[in-house]
Amino acid sequence: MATALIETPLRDRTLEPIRDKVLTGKRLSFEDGVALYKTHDLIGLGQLANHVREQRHGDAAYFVWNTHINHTNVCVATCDFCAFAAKPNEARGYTMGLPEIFANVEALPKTVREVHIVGGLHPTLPWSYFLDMVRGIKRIRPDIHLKAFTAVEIFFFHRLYRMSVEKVLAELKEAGLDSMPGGGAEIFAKETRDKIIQGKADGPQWLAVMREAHRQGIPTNATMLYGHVESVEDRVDHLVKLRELQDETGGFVTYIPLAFQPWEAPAMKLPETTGFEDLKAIAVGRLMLHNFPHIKSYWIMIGPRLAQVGLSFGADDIDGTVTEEKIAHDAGAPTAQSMTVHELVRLVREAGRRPIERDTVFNVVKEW
Ligand code: V47
Repeated sequence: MATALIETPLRDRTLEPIRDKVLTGKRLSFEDGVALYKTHDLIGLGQLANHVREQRHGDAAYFVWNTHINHTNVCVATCDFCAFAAKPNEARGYTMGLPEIFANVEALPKTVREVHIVGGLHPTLPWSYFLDMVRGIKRIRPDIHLKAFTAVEIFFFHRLYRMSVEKVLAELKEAGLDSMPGGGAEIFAKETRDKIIQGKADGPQWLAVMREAHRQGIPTNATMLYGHVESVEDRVDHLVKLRELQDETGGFVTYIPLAFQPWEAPAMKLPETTGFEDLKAIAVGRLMLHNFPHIKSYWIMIGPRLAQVGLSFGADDIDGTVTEEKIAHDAGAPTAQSMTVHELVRLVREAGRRPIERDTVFNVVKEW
Protein backbone atom coordinates (compact mmCIF):
# COMPACT_ATOMS: atom_id res chain seq x y z
CA MET A 1 0.00 0.00 0.00
CA ALA A 2 2.74 2.47 1.02
CA THR A 3 4.73 1.65 -2.18
CA ALA A 4 1.69 2.15 -4.36
CA LEU A 5 1.14 5.49 -2.70
CA ILE A 6 4.69 6.62 -3.43
CA GLU A 7 4.63 5.47 -7.04
CA THR A 8 1.27 6.86 -8.09
CA PRO A 9 1.64 10.47 -9.23
CA LEU A 10 -1.06 12.64 -7.65
CA ARG A 11 -3.24 14.62 -10.01
CA ASP A 12 -2.95 17.58 -7.63
CA ARG A 13 0.81 18.01 -7.30
CA THR A 14 0.38 20.38 -4.35
CA LEU A 15 -0.67 17.34 -2.30
CA GLU A 16 2.73 15.69 -2.72
CA PRO A 17 4.42 17.29 0.31
CA ILE A 18 1.36 16.22 2.32
CA ARG A 19 1.71 12.67 0.98
CA ASP A 20 5.32 12.65 2.23
CA LYS A 21 4.15 13.66 5.69
CA VAL A 22 1.42 11.01 5.68
CA LEU A 23 3.89 8.32 4.64
CA THR A 24 6.35 9.27 7.36
CA GLY A 25 3.65 9.65 10.01
CA LYS A 26 4.16 13.41 10.46
CA ARG A 27 1.40 15.63 11.80
CA LEU A 28 -0.36 17.76 9.19
CA SER A 29 -0.48 21.53 9.61
CA PHE A 30 -3.45 23.91 9.44
CA GLU A 31 -2.36 24.85 5.90
CA ASP A 32 -2.23 21.17 4.91
CA GLY A 33 -5.80 20.77 6.15
CA VAL A 34 -6.93 23.74 4.04
CA ALA A 35 -5.14 22.33 0.97
CA LEU A 36 -6.81 18.95 1.48
CA TYR A 37 -10.26 20.51 1.73
CA LYS A 38 -9.63 22.67 -1.33
CA THR A 39 -8.30 19.99 -3.65
CA HIS A 40 -10.44 18.51 -6.41
CA ASP A 41 -8.22 15.44 -6.50
CA LEU A 42 -10.67 13.34 -4.53
CA ILE A 43 -9.00 10.09 -5.51
CA GLY A 44 -5.57 11.33 -4.39
CA LEU A 45 -7.02 12.55 -1.11
CA GLY A 46 -8.91 9.29 -0.67
CA GLN A 47 -5.76 7.24 -1.25
CA LEU A 48 -3.94 9.12 1.48
CA ALA A 49 -6.82 8.73 3.93
CA ASN A 50 -7.28 5.08 3.03
CA HIS A 51 -3.58 4.49 3.65
CA VAL A 52 -3.91 5.79 7.22
CA ARG A 53 -7.16 3.87 7.70
CA GLU A 54 -5.66 0.58 6.54
CA GLN A 55 -2.50 1.07 8.58
CA ARG A 56 -4.67 1.39 11.69
CA HIS A 57 -7.51 -1.01 10.99
CA GLY A 58 -6.59 -3.18 8.01
CA ASP A 59 -9.80 -4.23 6.30
CA ALA A 60 -11.96 -4.18 9.43
CA ALA A 61 -15.14 -2.11 9.31
CA TYR A 62 -17.15 -1.71 12.49
CA PHE A 63 -20.80 -1.29 13.35
CA VAL A 64 -22.91 -1.42 16.50
CA TRP A 65 -26.38 -2.73 17.27
CA ASN A 66 -27.81 0.48 18.70
CA THR A 67 -30.91 2.55 19.22
CA HIS A 68 -31.61 6.23 19.80
CA ILE A 69 -33.85 7.78 22.44
CA ASN A 70 -34.59 11.50 22.25
CA HIS A 71 -36.33 12.11 25.55
CA THR A 72 -37.40 15.69 24.75
CA ASN A 73 -37.28 18.13 21.88
CA VAL A 74 -38.06 21.11 24.09
CA CYS A 75 -35.08 23.41 23.82
CA VAL A 76 -34.24 26.94 24.90
CA ALA A 77 -31.35 27.26 22.45
CA THR A 78 -31.79 28.60 18.92
CA CYS A 79 -29.83 26.77 16.25
CA ASP A 80 -30.70 27.85 12.72
CA PHE A 81 -29.96 24.38 11.34
CA CYS A 82 -32.07 22.39 13.80
CA ALA A 83 -35.59 21.25 12.93
CA PHE A 84 -35.84 18.90 15.91
CA ALA A 85 -36.05 21.52 18.67
CA ALA A 86 -39.32 23.08 19.83
CA LYS A 87 -39.54 26.19 22.00
CA PRO A 88 -40.97 25.53 25.50
CA ASN A 89 -44.43 26.88 24.56
CA GLU A 90 -44.67 25.24 21.11
CA ALA A 91 -47.40 22.68 20.52
CA ARG A 92 -45.05 20.21 18.80
CA GLY A 93 -42.86 20.01 21.89
CA TYR A 94 -42.78 16.65 23.67
CA THR A 95 -41.12 15.19 26.73
CA MET A 96 -41.11 11.48 27.43
CA GLY A 97 -42.01 10.37 30.93
CA LEU A 98 -39.61 7.94 32.58
CA PRO A 99 -42.12 5.04 32.40
CA GLU A 100 -42.31 5.51 28.63
CA ILE A 101 -38.52 5.53 28.31
CA PHE A 102 -38.24 2.43 30.50
CA ALA A 103 -40.94 0.64 28.48
CA ASN A 104 -38.94 1.37 25.31
CA VAL A 105 -35.79 -0.03 26.87
CA GLU A 106 -37.64 -3.12 28.11
CA ALA A 107 -38.88 -3.75 24.58
CA LEU A 108 -35.38 -3.67 23.07
CA PRO A 109 -34.11 -6.94 21.63
CA LYS A 110 -31.30 -8.53 23.62
CA THR A 111 -28.97 -7.94 20.68
CA VAL A 112 -29.03 -4.15 21.18
CA ARG A 113 -25.81 -3.10 22.94
CA GLU A 114 -25.95 0.67 22.94
CA VAL A 115 -28.58 3.26 23.75
CA HIS A 116 -27.76 6.74 22.45
CA ILE A 117 -29.69 9.41 24.35
CA VAL A 118 -29.76 13.10 23.51
CA GLY A 119 -32.40 15.76 23.95
CA GLY A 120 -33.13 19.47 23.82
CA LEU A 121 -32.19 21.94 26.57
CA HIS A 122 -35.39 21.67 28.62
CA PRO A 123 -35.67 24.50 31.14
CA THR A 124 -37.88 22.94 33.82
CA LEU A 125 -37.11 19.23 34.16
CA PRO A 126 -35.67 18.37 37.58
CA TRP A 127 -32.13 16.97 37.88
CA SER A 128 -33.62 13.80 39.36
CA TYR A 129 -35.25 13.08 35.95
CA PHE A 130 -31.83 12.48 34.41
CA LEU A 131 -30.31 10.52 37.29
CA ASP A 132 -33.44 8.36 37.55
CA MET A 133 -33.43 7.85 33.78
CA VAL A 134 -29.84 6.59 33.79
CA ARG A 135 -30.33 4.42 36.89
CA GLY A 136 -33.60 3.01 35.61
CA ILE A 137 -32.19 2.05 32.21
CA LYS A 138 -29.24 0.35 33.86
CA ARG A 139 -31.56 -1.50 36.22
CA ILE A 140 -33.54 -2.88 33.28
CA ARG A 141 -30.51 -3.64 31.10
CA PRO A 142 -27.25 -3.66 33.09
CA ASP A 143 -25.49 -5.06 30.02
CA ILE A 144 -26.39 -2.13 27.77
CA HIS A 145 -23.90 0.69 27.11
CA LEU A 146 -25.37 4.09 27.84
CA LYS A 147 -23.96 6.80 25.57
CA ALA A 148 -25.86 9.85 26.65
CA PHE A 149 -25.96 13.65 26.78
CA THR A 150 -23.82 15.90 24.62
CA ALA A 151 -21.31 18.35 26.09
CA VAL A 152 -23.89 21.06 25.34
CA GLU A 153 -26.47 19.32 27.56
CA ILE A 154 -23.92 18.78 30.32
CA PHE A 155 -23.01 22.48 30.22
CA PHE A 156 -26.71 23.37 30.37
CA PHE A 157 -27.23 21.09 33.40
CA HIS A 158 -24.28 22.83 35.08
CA ARG A 159 -25.96 26.22 34.63
CA LEU A 160 -29.55 25.14 35.32
CA TYR A 161 -28.90 23.07 38.43
CA ARG A 162 -26.06 25.31 39.66
CA MET A 163 -23.60 22.46 39.96
CA SER A 164 -20.04 22.31 38.67
CA VAL A 165 -19.48 20.44 35.40
CA GLU A 166 -17.33 18.09 37.45
CA LYS A 167 -20.25 17.26 39.77
CA VAL A 168 -22.78 16.90 36.94
CA LEU A 169 -20.56 14.36 35.22
CA ALA A 170 -19.59 12.57 38.43
CA GLU A 171 -23.25 12.09 39.42
CA LEU A 172 -24.23 10.84 35.98
CA LYS A 173 -21.28 8.46 35.92
CA GLU A 174 -22.16 7.19 39.37
CA ALA A 175 -25.75 6.62 38.15
CA GLY A 176 -24.52 4.53 35.21
CA LEU A 177 -23.50 6.79 32.33
CA ASP A 178 -20.84 4.96 30.29
CA SER A 179 -19.86 7.45 27.59
CA MET A 180 -20.98 10.61 25.81
CA PRO A 181 -21.90 11.25 22.18
CA GLY A 182 -20.10 13.92 20.19
CA GLY A 183 -23.03 16.15 19.26
CA GLY A 184 -23.39 19.87 19.85
CA ALA A 185 -19.88 20.71 18.65
CA GLU A 186 -21.25 22.13 15.36
CA ILE A 187 -18.45 24.51 14.36
CA PHE A 188 -16.19 26.06 16.99
CA ALA A 189 -15.09 29.23 15.10
CA LYS A 190 -16.74 31.99 17.13
CA GLU A 191 -17.82 34.35 14.38
CA THR A 192 -19.49 31.59 12.37
CA ARG A 193 -20.96 29.86 15.43
CA ASP A 194 -22.48 33.14 16.66
CA LYS A 195 -24.25 33.59 13.32
CA ILE A 196 -26.19 30.33 13.59
CA ILE A 197 -26.42 29.46 17.30
CA GLN A 198 -27.77 31.32 20.30
CA GLY A 199 -28.14 30.17 23.87
CA LYS A 200 -25.90 27.16 24.21
CA ALA A 201 -22.31 26.26 25.09
CA ASP A 202 -19.69 27.85 22.86
CA GLY A 203 -16.59 26.12 21.46
CA PRO A 204 -14.31 26.57 24.49
CA GLN A 205 -17.14 25.45 26.82
CA TRP A 206 -17.85 22.35 24.71
CA LEU A 207 -14.15 21.47 24.82
CA ALA A 208 -13.92 22.15 28.58
CA VAL A 209 -16.79 19.73 29.27
CA MET A 210 -15.08 17.06 27.17
CA ARG A 211 -11.77 17.66 28.95
CA GLU A 212 -13.49 17.06 32.30
CA ALA A 213 -15.35 13.99 31.00
CA HIS A 214 -12.08 12.48 29.81
CA ARG A 215 -10.43 13.35 33.15
CA GLN A 216 -13.17 11.33 34.87
CA GLY A 217 -12.59 8.41 32.52
CA ILE A 218 -15.75 8.96 30.47
CA PRO A 219 -14.92 8.31 26.79
CA THR A 220 -16.63 10.57 24.26
CA ASN A 221 -17.03 11.11 20.55
CA ALA A 222 -16.63 14.36 18.63
CA THR A 223 -18.59 15.76 15.70
CA MET A 224 -18.44 18.65 13.25
CA LEU A 225 -21.47 20.00 11.41
CA TYR A 226 -20.45 20.98 7.87
CA GLY A 227 -22.14 22.13 4.69
CA HIS A 228 -23.80 25.28 6.06
CA VAL A 229 -22.22 28.74 6.37
CA GLU A 230 -18.79 27.65 7.62
CA SER A 231 -15.57 28.25 5.66
CA VAL A 232 -12.88 25.68 4.90
CA GLU A 233 -10.69 27.50 7.43
CA ASP A 234 -13.42 27.11 10.09
CA ARG A 235 -13.47 23.36 9.43
CA VAL A 236 -9.72 23.01 9.79
CA ASP A 237 -9.71 25.18 12.92
CA HIS A 238 -12.35 22.83 14.36
CA LEU A 239 -10.26 19.74 13.59
CA VAL A 240 -7.09 21.29 15.03
CA LYS A 241 -8.92 22.11 18.29
CA LEU A 242 -10.19 18.53 18.56
CA ARG A 243 -6.70 17.20 17.85
CA GLU A 244 -5.17 19.42 20.53
CA LEU A 245 -7.63 18.25 23.17
CA GLN A 246 -7.02 14.66 22.14
CA ASP A 247 -3.26 15.23 22.62
CA GLU A 248 -4.04 16.31 26.15
CA THR A 249 -6.58 13.66 27.19
CA GLY A 250 -6.71 10.77 24.71
CA GLY A 251 -10.42 10.49 25.60
CA PHE A 252 -12.00 10.80 22.15
CA VAL A 253 -12.97 7.54 20.50
CA THR A 254 -14.56 8.51 17.17
CA TYR A 255 -14.83 11.57 14.97
CA ILE A 256 -18.13 11.92 13.10
CA PRO A 257 -18.53 14.57 10.39
CA LEU A 258 -22.23 15.50 10.21
CA ALA A 259 -23.53 16.63 6.83
CA PHE A 260 -26.06 19.45 7.17
CA GLN A 261 -29.61 18.24 6.37
CA PRO A 262 -31.23 21.35 4.91
CA TRP A 263 -34.71 20.34 3.83
CA GLU A 264 -36.69 21.35 6.91
CA ALA A 265 -34.04 23.43 8.66
CA PRO A 266 -35.93 26.39 10.10
CA ALA A 267 -33.61 29.27 9.24
CA MET A 268 -31.13 28.08 6.65
CA LYS A 269 -32.21 27.79 3.08
CA LEU A 270 -29.20 26.04 1.63
CA PRO A 271 -28.66 23.14 -0.76
CA GLU A 272 -27.70 19.71 0.54
CA THR A 273 -24.04 18.71 0.63
CA THR A 274 -22.50 16.98 -2.39
CA GLY A 275 -20.79 13.61 -2.63
CA PHE A 276 -17.38 15.26 -2.99
CA GLU A 277 -17.89 17.30 0.16
CA ASP A 278 -19.10 14.30 2.14
CA LEU A 279 -16.15 12.11 1.16
CA LYS A 280 -13.72 14.96 1.78
CA ALA A 281 -15.15 15.46 5.27
CA ILE A 282 -14.34 11.84 6.08
CA ALA A 283 -10.92 11.80 4.40
CA VAL A 284 -9.68 15.10 5.81
CA GLY A 285 -10.93 14.02 9.25
CA ARG A 286 -8.89 10.81 8.99
CA LEU A 287 -5.76 12.68 7.91
CA MET A 288 -5.90 15.62 10.33
CA LEU A 289 -7.06 13.59 13.35
CA HIS A 290 -4.26 11.05 13.28
CA ASN A 291 -4.63 10.76 17.09
CA PHE A 292 -8.30 9.70 16.90
CA PRO A 293 -8.71 5.93 16.82
CA HIS A 294 -11.88 5.89 14.68
CA ILE A 295 -13.62 7.86 11.93
CA LYS A 296 -17.32 7.31 11.26
CA SER A 297 -19.13 7.32 7.95
CA TYR A 298 -22.62 8.15 9.29
CA TRP A 299 -25.15 6.62 6.91
CA ILE A 300 -28.08 8.48 8.45
CA MET A 301 -26.72 11.80 7.19
CA ILE A 302 -24.99 10.85 3.91
CA GLY A 303 -27.02 7.81 2.91
CA PRO A 304 -25.97 4.14 2.97
CA ARG A 305 -24.48 4.25 -0.55
CA LEU A 306 -22.01 7.03 0.14
CA ALA A 307 -21.37 5.82 3.69
CA GLN A 308 -20.25 2.55 2.10
CA VAL A 309 -17.84 4.40 -0.21
CA GLY A 310 -16.60 6.29 2.87
CA LEU A 311 -15.11 2.97 4.06
CA SER A 312 -12.48 3.44 1.31
CA PHE A 313 -11.96 7.14 2.07
CA GLY A 314 -10.73 6.97 5.66
CA ALA A 315 -13.71 5.70 7.65
CA ASP A 316 -13.49 2.44 9.60
CA ASP A 317 -16.95 2.65 11.19
CA ILE A 318 -20.46 2.90 9.78
CA ASP A 319 -22.40 3.53 13.03
CA GLY A 320 -25.18 1.00 13.38
CA THR A 321 -28.78 -0.06 13.18
CA VAL A 322 -29.82 3.27 14.80
CA THR A 323 -33.66 2.86 14.92
CA GLU A 324 -35.89 5.91 15.36
CA GLU A 325 -33.42 8.68 14.56
CA LYS A 326 -35.20 12.02 14.94
CA ILE A 327 -32.70 14.87 14.57
CA ALA A 328 -31.74 14.32 10.94
CA HIS A 329 -35.21 13.08 10.02
CA ASP A 330 -37.03 16.09 11.47
CA ALA A 331 -34.69 18.10 9.22
CA GLY A 332 -36.01 16.07 6.25
CA ALA A 333 -33.24 13.46 5.84
CA PRO A 334 -34.28 11.13 3.01
CA THR A 335 -32.56 8.09 4.59
CA ALA A 336 -34.40 5.25 6.34
CA GLN A 337 -34.84 5.43 10.10
CA SER A 338 -33.01 2.20 10.73
CA MET A 339 -31.01 -0.53 9.00
CA THR A 340 -30.87 -4.21 9.79
CA VAL A 341 -27.61 -5.83 10.71
CA HIS A 342 -27.85 -7.86 7.51
CA GLU A 343 -28.05 -4.68 5.43
CA LEU A 344 -25.04 -3.23 7.26
CA VAL A 345 -23.06 -6.44 6.81
CA ARG A 346 -23.84 -6.45 3.09
CA LEU A 347 -22.68 -2.83 2.67
CA VAL A 348 -19.43 -3.62 4.45
CA ARG A 349 -18.75 -6.88 2.58
CA GLU A 350 -19.40 -5.34 -0.80
CA ALA A 351 -16.90 -2.61 0.06
CA GLY A 352 -14.33 -5.38 0.47
CA ARG A 353 -14.15 -4.92 4.22
CA ARG A 354 -14.54 -7.34 7.11
CA PRO A 355 -17.78 -6.62 9.06
CA ILE A 356 -17.15 -6.51 12.78
CA GLU A 357 -19.92 -5.90 15.26
CA ARG A 358 -18.55 -3.84 18.14
CA ASP A 359 -19.72 -2.31 21.36
CA THR A 360 -19.59 1.47 21.88
CA VAL A 361 -15.93 1.49 22.88
CA PHE A 362 -14.90 -0.90 20.12
CA ASN A 363 -14.65 -4.17 21.96
CA VAL A 364 -15.34 -6.84 19.35
CA VAL A 365 -18.74 -8.50 19.84
CA LYS A 366 -18.78 -10.67 16.74
CA GLU A 367 -17.11 -11.05 13.38
CA TRP A 368 -19.83 -11.50 10.76
O1 V47 B 1 -25.74 17.90 17.90
C1 V47 B 1 -28.89 19.10 14.17
C2 V47 B 1 -26.68 17.84 14.48
C3 V47 B 1 -26.31 16.37 16.14
C4 V47 B 1 -29.00 19.05 12.02
O2 V47 B 1 -21.45 10.56 19.02
C5 V47 B 1 -27.87 18.34 12.43
O3 V47 B 1 -21.80 8.57 18.26
C6 V47 B 1 -27.33 17.87 10.26
O4 V47 B 1 -24.26 14.26 17.28
N1 V47 B 1 -28.40 18.57 9.81
C7 V47 B 1 -26.81 15.10 16.78
N2 V47 B 1 -27.04 17.76 11.56
C8 V47 B 1 -26.24 13.88 16.09
C9 V47 B 1 -24.94 13.46 16.68
C10 V47 B 1 -24.46 12.07 16.55
C11 V47 B 1 -25.03 11.23 15.62
C12 V47 B 1 -24.56 9.92 15.54
C13 V47 B 1 -23.60 9.45 16.37
C14 V47 B 1 -23.06 10.30 17.32
C15 V47 B 1 -22.05 9.79 18.26
C16 V47 B 1 -23.48 11.63 17.41
O5 V47 B 1 -26.96 16.54 14.91
C17 V47 B 1 -26.56 17.67 16.82
C18 V47 B 1 -26.26 18.63 15.70
O6 V47 B 1 -24.89 18.82 15.60
N3 V47 B 1 -27.82 18.41 13.75
N4 V47 B 1 -29.63 19.49 13.11
C19 V47 B 1 -29.26 19.15 10.63
N5 V47 B 1 -30.31 19.84 10.16
